[in-house]
Amino acid sequence: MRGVRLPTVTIEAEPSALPLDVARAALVIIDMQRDFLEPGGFGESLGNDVSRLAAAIGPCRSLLERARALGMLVVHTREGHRPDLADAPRAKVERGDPRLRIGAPGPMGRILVRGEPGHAIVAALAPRDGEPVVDKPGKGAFHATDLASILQNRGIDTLIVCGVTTEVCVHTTVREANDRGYRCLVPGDACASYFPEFHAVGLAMIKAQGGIFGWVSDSRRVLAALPS
Ligand code: TIU
Repeated sequence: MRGVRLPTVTIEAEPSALPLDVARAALVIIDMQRDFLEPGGFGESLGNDVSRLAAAIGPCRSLLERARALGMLVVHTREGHRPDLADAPRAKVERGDPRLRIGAPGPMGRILVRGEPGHAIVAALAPRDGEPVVDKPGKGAFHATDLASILQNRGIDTLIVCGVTTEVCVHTTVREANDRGYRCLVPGDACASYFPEFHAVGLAMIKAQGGIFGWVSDSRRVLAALPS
């Protein structure tokens, strides 16, 4: 599809169908890192059953493959901190069991620290050359990152936001993006949470009140609408 003029399509979603100019849309995959999805990382250190997040990998991969085929901008994000933790607020670090805190050694290296094995994106969704990887110290992907510049320089107006976790980093990013004027479409099955009830209510909050934060759909309906 590269070099071919990309169309505007209509994606079935709630609370309403969303027209999407494919050339001005980006796929933003939030924090699909081993630290959240695999045992021994940050997610498990917080007391979570990390196996709950695996369901999002397949739908994320389907969206990623189509976005790549279309030449859409793909942005990957990773939550994590500098090895010296200089960018980690004390209020974030000093929570929970000190043996399991950010920066503590674990089976996948130091917890939530850049460059450690646990910080990497899972193999099925590994970034390719040319796909921006945004390292973020917070939950939202705009806070203290260059994501806004990356999107602006490509003329992006609509984000398809997926990844983990629904009510934490996906939600925070969607809220940040919504306030910056982006239309955000969230394919619910390409997101996951450690808490099924938070996943459900997180998606419900996005599309409530006429789409107060954005639109909710699923990977099947997004893929059906995009050129194949
Ligand atoms: N704990 C939790 O659900 N999530 C995070 O801490 N970060 C992200 O969502 N990436």
